[in-house]
Amino acid sequence: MRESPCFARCRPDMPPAWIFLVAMTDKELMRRAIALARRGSCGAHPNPIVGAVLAKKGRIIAEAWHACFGGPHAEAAALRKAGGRARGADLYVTLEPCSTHGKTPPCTEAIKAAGAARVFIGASDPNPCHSCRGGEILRAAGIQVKTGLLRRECEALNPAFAKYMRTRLPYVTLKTAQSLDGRIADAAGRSRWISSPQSRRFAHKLRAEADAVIAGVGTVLADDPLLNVRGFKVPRQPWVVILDSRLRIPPKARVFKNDRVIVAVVGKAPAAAVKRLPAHAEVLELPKDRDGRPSLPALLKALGSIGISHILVEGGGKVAGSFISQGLVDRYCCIIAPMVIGGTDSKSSVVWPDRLNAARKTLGVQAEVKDIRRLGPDLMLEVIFK
Ligand code: AOF
Ligand code: ZN
Repeated sequence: MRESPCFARCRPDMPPAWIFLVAMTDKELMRRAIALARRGSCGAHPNPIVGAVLAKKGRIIAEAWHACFGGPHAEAAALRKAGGRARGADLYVTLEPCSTHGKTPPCTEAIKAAGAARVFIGASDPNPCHSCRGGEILRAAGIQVKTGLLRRECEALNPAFAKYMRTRLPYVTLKTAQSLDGRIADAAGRSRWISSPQSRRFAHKLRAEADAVIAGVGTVLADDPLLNVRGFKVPRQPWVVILDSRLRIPPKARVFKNDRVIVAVVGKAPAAAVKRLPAHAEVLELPKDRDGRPSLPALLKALGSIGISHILVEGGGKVAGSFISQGLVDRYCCIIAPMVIGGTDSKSSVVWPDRLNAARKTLGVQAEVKDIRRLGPDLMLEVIFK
């Protein structure tokens, strides 16, 4: 599959004309930087999304965001746009500027060279290479630095980056698209088009924001999905990971049209079965959990070790159930379509063995609602588990 060029924009990047005319407060300028940061959500990961605004007397003179992994950092891009006008300007940046050479030169050096007068920082960098050093370096150069402006909002931009920096484990987003009665298919397996075009677009945005998309082999056998990003420009399609204990995946499955595919199996995979798979498919041999399925903690560790910082779990019900019941979901986006499937043998969006419920003192796993959104006729509930 061909890779799209590195124009990782989800929205057009022309700012409205008024933005350069109105004098804004410090918080308003940081809010603008936060809005800009979000434009990088399809392309920057596994690096953080970051927005930057340069202003003089509260009026914006340049703005930018980190659009693409490996590309220019937000503050460096804003400084470049401003050129000589950056001298004496105020910089508002959602994440502490970096201070070492990575894929790009340190932003602290660019800020010093440009002659910015003041730097307003939102969140400190969870990356231990930079954490808190950026502010100190700038202060030592005589630049006024204010940290923690809209800190919580700025920190909330990068939950996956923060978790990955802390633990080297990927952040887990679970997505289900289900009926009002929590079903994803009827007893005959009919599942297509439960959710609306708007919901499907949302689901592709979630894929675009992840480094890997995960599904069980049951979903592959039932629907033969592609599991790639469509409708959003991404610098690189996410990895596709199929949980397939006994290597049942058909070699002609459409997921193999993706460049980067991992089939996660239990124990040693038979050489003959591996040979039948397309050459680019990677087989990941994992220990088994108590239900004989690939161990999910081991899977997360393996994916983290190859730089995957954010995974999107797309089902089916048993996969969703395993992630939730093992306490491995960081965020659950539940899309609910206004329909009832009913029946007795219809498939539920979340399935786990009844013995797990029997072993619980209280009913169910409690969650807290973080966001509710309309997606055309559907509803999206974003929750985190307590
Ligand atoms: C970004 N974008 O706008 C800022 C970042 O390898 P590099 O040079 O891209 O550096 C990545 C690190 O730089 C990243 O882990 C983070 O700590 C810091 N700041 N990163 O990708 C940005 N400001
Ligand atoms: Zn930087």
